[in-house]
Amino acid sequence: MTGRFSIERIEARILDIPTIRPHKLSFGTINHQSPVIVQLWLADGATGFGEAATIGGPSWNEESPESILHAVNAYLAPVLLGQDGGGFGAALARMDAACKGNAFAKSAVEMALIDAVARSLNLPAWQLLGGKRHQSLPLAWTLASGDVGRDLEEAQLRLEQRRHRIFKMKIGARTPEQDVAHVAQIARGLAGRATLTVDVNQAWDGPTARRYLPQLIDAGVSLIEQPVAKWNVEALKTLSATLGDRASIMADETVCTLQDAMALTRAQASHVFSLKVAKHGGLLRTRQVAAVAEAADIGWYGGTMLETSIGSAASAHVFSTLGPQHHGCELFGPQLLVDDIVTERMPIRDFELQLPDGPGFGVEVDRAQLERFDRARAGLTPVHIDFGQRAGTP
Ligand code: MUC
Ligand code: MG
Repeated sequence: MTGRFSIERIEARILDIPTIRPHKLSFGTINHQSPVIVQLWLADGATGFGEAATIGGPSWNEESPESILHAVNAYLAPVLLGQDGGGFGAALARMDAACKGNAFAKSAVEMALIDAVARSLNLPAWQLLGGKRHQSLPLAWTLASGDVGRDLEEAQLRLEQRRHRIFKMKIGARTPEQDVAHVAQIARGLAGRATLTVDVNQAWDGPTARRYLPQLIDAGVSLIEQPVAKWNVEALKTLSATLGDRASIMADETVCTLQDAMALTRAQASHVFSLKVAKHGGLLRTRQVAAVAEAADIGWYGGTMLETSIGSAASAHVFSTLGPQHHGCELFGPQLLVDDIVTERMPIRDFELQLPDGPGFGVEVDRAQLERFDRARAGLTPVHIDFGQRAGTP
């Protein structure tokens, strides 16, 4: 293939970017993010960037920065070189034929491809993804310092700045009683001024969730994300049926593939899907999962894997094309990092993230920043996560 969109070159690298503070989740604490950045060149000289970020190496799911880098270099790039970059579906099929799973790795490559083709056409990516229906989306912030005082300070500041009024609390690392007390204190401090959600990141079993979720709802929580293990669809179903008139149950780790979306839909096991470009395997597949949700009267939420502004802008572009039944988004990853790799971040105004309308994903990569954080250049040793003392581990 020698056409204008012929794929000429694909390069990937791991960055290590510290976070502004420790970020505590049920499965450990992170102090930096290690996104994989993919750059792709077309024959006409256009270039695009994609990103896949994991949380705590392979702690959130099976993929890690190192596995993503390897999959891109060894299996995905070789089957795309010389192919027509304008055929996004065919490119995905070639990647699937060469490599099972590895959704995060595929998403980073597909993202770079869509950015490159959109830039070559001088169009915003949303125009290649079905057209935008939202110019902005309500933007949540995650309170995960582990300290009530610090969480409340963060929330107050963001309310004053008119940046965020949806706050997600990461729970599940401590005892359920401690978590309920923590959430209740924050809820009292923010009463009437914010929407509160929690993400348990799979930490509870069914009986624990059935016992403690009503207490979180009494405290003021209205959206509950992944309270039980990803396989525990039965518990999700029971929780959705029993708590549905008081709060919404949101699937995150349980809903990755299109088939997961169908299974959850058939089981009537959640009210909302957290959509994430990485876990679905790209922007096009995110739209497919969203279509299943829409058909089943399930809402969507614009999720994050704490990406830099590249992955966050790409996510904003696909989310902008989806329907009206949403709970906002949490594309705050760039703000959690000490610095970014684009020249200008997406603006946040009146509690909403504004969609960047320039060519591609509408953000410009700062090459010096890529060099600055490049793991190979800095010679850094990866230390992904502090597991701390956890129940059930020696
Ligand atoms: C997750 O499971 O949703 C999103 C926000 C955050 O703080 O962690 C992520 C992962
Ligand atoms: Mg989650």
